[in-house]
Amino acid sequence: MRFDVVSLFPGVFDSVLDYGVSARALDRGIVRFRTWNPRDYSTDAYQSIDDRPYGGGPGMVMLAEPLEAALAAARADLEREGLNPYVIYFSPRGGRLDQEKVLTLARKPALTLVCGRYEGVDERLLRQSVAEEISLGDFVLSGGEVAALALMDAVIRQLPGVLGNAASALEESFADGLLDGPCFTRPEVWRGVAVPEVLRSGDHAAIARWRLKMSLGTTWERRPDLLARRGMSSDEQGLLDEYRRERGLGDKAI
Ligand code: 9WO
Repeated sequence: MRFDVVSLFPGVFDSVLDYGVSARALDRGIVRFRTWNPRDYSTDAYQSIDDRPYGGGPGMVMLAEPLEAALAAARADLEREGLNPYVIYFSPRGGRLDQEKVLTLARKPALTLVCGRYEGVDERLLRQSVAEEISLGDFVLSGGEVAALALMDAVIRQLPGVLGNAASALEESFADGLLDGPCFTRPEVWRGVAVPEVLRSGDHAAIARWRLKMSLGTTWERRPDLLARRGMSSDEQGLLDEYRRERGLGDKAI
């Protein structure tokens, strides 16, 4: 899979992609990555990439022209490999990113991520060149770069051959629409709190059931919206009832 990022601050990406799962995916050639700096494609003597907003107001707006030229350069480079990129812009105006969207994007051969700075990007560039606006949530960042990194991390770990079998993406939280329950490591007792007995029992079936029960319970407590969307089998309903009884929360309906 190929990522192209249009950003005024390409250095931001090195720091994160140099580590962990992303670094391994790049090393193995599963992921390829290039940045395109609109500054390198500005056409005036001052290398301008922004200008004052029509209608007045504070701050500056990114010019359409250098962004279009940077996008065209990325497109031309991709064209030579027969790739046609899906172009994304990051903004709180976009549709919320979730795991379903991540899996959809992971099937695309090339993603081009446009990162805004300052007060934003000339709307005409967005309408002309962007296929989709994506939001990470209802908050404001100083630029799209951190959002682009989050999306890349989430997509890369879904690509075949990136995670080992041990850490299969299919086994993770969200793969089955539930949150993860708690996890524990040594020591067996820490600050007077013991690790749940079942996890030290060696009974793998009992451990799997306990983990499912805790996942259901955690999702019910923290994200009832996820549980309502997903639904439960009667077996799972029974496990959740057990969780509620243990917590003294009764049999309140979702
Ligand atoms: C900022 C903004 C704030 C309120 C309503 C709409 C908005 N759009 C933008 C915007 O597009 N900002 C540009 C990108 C330029 C300034 C930095 N940018 C940005 C992206 N800030 N925050 C995001 C972002 C992206 C994804 N998920 C959450 C926030």
